[in-house]
Amino acid sequence: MNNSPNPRDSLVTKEVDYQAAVTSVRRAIEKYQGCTEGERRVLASDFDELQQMAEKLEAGRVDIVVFGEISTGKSALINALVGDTITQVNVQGGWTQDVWQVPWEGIGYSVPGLANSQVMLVDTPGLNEVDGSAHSEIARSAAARADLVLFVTDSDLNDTEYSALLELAASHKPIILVLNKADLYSRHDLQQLLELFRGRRLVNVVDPENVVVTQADPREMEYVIESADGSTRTEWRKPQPKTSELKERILNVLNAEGKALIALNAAMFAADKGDRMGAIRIKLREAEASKIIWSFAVTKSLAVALNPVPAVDVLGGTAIDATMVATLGKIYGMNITTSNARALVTSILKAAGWVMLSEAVVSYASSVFKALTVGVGTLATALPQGAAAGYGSYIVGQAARYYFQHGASWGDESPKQVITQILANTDKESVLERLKTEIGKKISLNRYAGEE
Ligand SMILES: Nc1nc2c(ncn2[C@@H]2O[C@H](COP(=O)(O)OP(=O)(O)OP(=O)(O)O)[C@@H](O)[C@H]2O)c(=O)[nH]1
Ligand SMILES: [Mg+2]
Repeated sequence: MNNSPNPRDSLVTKEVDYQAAVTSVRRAIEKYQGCTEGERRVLASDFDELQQMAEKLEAGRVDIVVFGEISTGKSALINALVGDTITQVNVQGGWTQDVWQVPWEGIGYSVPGLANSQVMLVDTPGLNEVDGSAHSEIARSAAARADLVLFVTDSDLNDTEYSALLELAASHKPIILVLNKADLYSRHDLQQLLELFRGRRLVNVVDPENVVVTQADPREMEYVIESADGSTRTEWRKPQPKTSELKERILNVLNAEGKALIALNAAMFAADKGDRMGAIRIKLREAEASKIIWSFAVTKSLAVALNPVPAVDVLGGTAIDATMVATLGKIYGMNITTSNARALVTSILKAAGWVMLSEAVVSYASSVFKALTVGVGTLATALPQGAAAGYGSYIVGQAARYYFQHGASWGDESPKQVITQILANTDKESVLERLKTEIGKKISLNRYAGEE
């Protein structure tokens, strides 16, 4: 019986992975489209990146990002791989300032099933520029989007390089470690460096097979040229670049894993963006919900403080609370009807029996008082009474927020437990003080208006 893996199986698996990646990117895009306008504004650049990832997947583009310390020969390596002087190389460190890319026509790889797919070589700024943390950052974010990273070094790894490698490995980036400028080393030194890179220090970080040597832009050498007549002369010439070991390694990795690499990368990217969108959305929603709760609490305070009719105090108050609850529902993506909003308010108020009781009793008593003593009693009673009503709305709002946060449910808690928790976590005095300040401002404004 033949137990060796059937290559068709792995092709099928890759196809499944690929489709799964397409789906997860599409889902992340849908998640974005389901956001409110305000959320979409904050998430615009994430969305752009997601769309670029979707396009990249569709085209089957493979991004090979060349990454490493300044002046290790990253740009020179791209020139050598492409076989042309595409980009400037310079002895001066920090030469490449931005991320840019070039199609690698000559590689001879295309993603199975996508004949027009393209391999891109992406150049990045060097890592440890003196004042270049912003440049390092764009390099890191390009590497984070790579399907395959060529990590270029020209010596033993320093701390910056080592930690950058660990970071990439931790995010499961496939890495080829390129020891460039081989022409500057003796055979013995080169061997020593290779043993180091393939040794214990980089176990589980770089596969020993993925450590290769190159010379992208070797220094000029003095050649001795012998003529036919036996005379010799010397000439300074640049040796040919040597990148064939690297090219072969890249092709091996791509042929074995290409499609799966793109799929894995896209799926992880989408998951990451999805998490980020989720987190930002929660933050924005929380801020929006707090604003809404507060503004309704103030409205309720004012309505109660300024309205001398007790029935309207209570009924009007419930209407305000119901509108607040419906508005909160919308923030959490739930459209609830007015009658459902009312029902929710009632159940919250019931659970917090004292809120309703104190509000109704205080409201009734002082509304009568207000009606009897218009002008004299207004400010004295309006302040505490309005603030108490506003405080009630504030608590209702917090409870409703909890309910929506938990997908329109009380989760494992009873409404009573939730409200008890909310009450314990609320600084009642400071809420009342803030509300009284708001009422005070409004009432004094009205009073001046009346005097004119
Ligand atoms: N001797 C030798 N020098 C090289 C080799 N590859 C690149 N260099 C030199 O190293 C210097 C830096 O090369 P670049 O390609 O600009 O390096 P880089 O990593 O792109 O540098 P930044 O963009 O500044 O981060 C240049 O002077 C190159 O000529 C090599 O294989 N051997
Ligand atoms: Mg460069």
